[in-house]
Amino acid sequence: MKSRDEASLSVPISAVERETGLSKDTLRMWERRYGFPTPIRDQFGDRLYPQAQVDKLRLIRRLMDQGLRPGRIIDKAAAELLVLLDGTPAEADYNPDEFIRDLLRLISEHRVVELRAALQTRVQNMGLRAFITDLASPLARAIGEAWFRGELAIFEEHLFTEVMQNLLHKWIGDARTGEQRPPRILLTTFPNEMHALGLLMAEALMTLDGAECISFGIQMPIADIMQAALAHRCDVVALSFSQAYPRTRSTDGIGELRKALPQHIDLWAGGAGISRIKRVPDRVALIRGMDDVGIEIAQWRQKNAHLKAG
Ligand code: B12
Repeated sequence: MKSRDEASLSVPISAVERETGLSKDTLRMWERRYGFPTPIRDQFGDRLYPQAQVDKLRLIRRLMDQGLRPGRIIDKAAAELLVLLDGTPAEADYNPDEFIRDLLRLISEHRVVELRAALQTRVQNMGLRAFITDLASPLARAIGEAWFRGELAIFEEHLFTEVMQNLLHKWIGDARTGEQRPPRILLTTFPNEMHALGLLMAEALMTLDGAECISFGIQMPIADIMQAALAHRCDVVALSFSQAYPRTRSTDGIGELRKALPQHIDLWAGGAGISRIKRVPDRVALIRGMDDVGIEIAQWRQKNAHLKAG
């Protein structure tokens, strides 16, 4: 019998999912497979997770983002997990503005090996998820502004983009656990949208959230998107729009694609370009922030939970 205090300080599974980014299915599967977490039950028999377990789950999640497998760390005490996370003493000195300034210097001094190493180390230290949600976008913006002010030449910006793209491909590969599950998401951009980093960042987060991503890279005509989505039996088509993409073209294209896609395929759009879209057709989700990717995936899974049974 659990004490009233323990129950009142505990949170339901949906709150744990939101706080840790670990899906309900994963939490239940770990409980069966590893014997952790060990939720108590409320009067209706629903799971309630004590705060200490939620804190430990959050640490496990951060370590997974750094590439560790849950089975290897789940038995460790929270204090040991903290030591693993803190195995990066330089972290205390990390300042995002300074880091971005250092990277800009490496780019303008053409020190590409160090540029690559600095980005790699950063992802190791902060984890891929935090790198994407907190750093990658401001970094791309800073590069764009430096280029706009004439402080970076086109070839320097191109090299940065190329290095980032290559690393993102590698990190996405590392993030695939072999246990990817629905939704199956087709990622691409419309023709004339050449900006690829936003798409890769979205793919990285979706992969970390356990989704199955099939990216076709940039510039895919609507008819091809349709054909590919059907051929690959995708659940979702996700598009990326940069600030440079003309508003009327994104609005019209999204409307056209929505009309053409079968009802059961969801349509998501993200990137700085969507803030200017005025008319949003029904059954199109505009994903405004990177933090919302996980929420959108969790909602999709909730909505389609019945499919698992079939
Ligand atoms: C690299 C770059 C290029 C490269 C792209 C190469 C490549 N392989 O990707 C090249 C050289 C091709 C390029 C070309 C151009 N570019 Co450019 N480019 C950039 C730069 C520096 C980074 C772009 C990028 O990838 N951004 C995408 C991501 C990182 O940013 P984001 O859109 O904010 O997306 C975030 C989220 O919304 C989310 N997200 C994005 N997509 C998705 C999708 C989903 C599903 C989800 C859930 C989330 C999500 O992820 C991101 C992280 O939070 C930006 C600077 C900037 N501020 O972004 C300029 C920038 C976007 N470019 C700009 C311009 C003007 C152009 C050109 C028109 C220049 C020209 N005159 O030729 C062309 C247009 C080409 C075209 N037809 O698309 C301007 C746009 C300004 C404007 N308001 O119009 C910018 C802002 C630079 C600037 N400061 O002026 N560019």
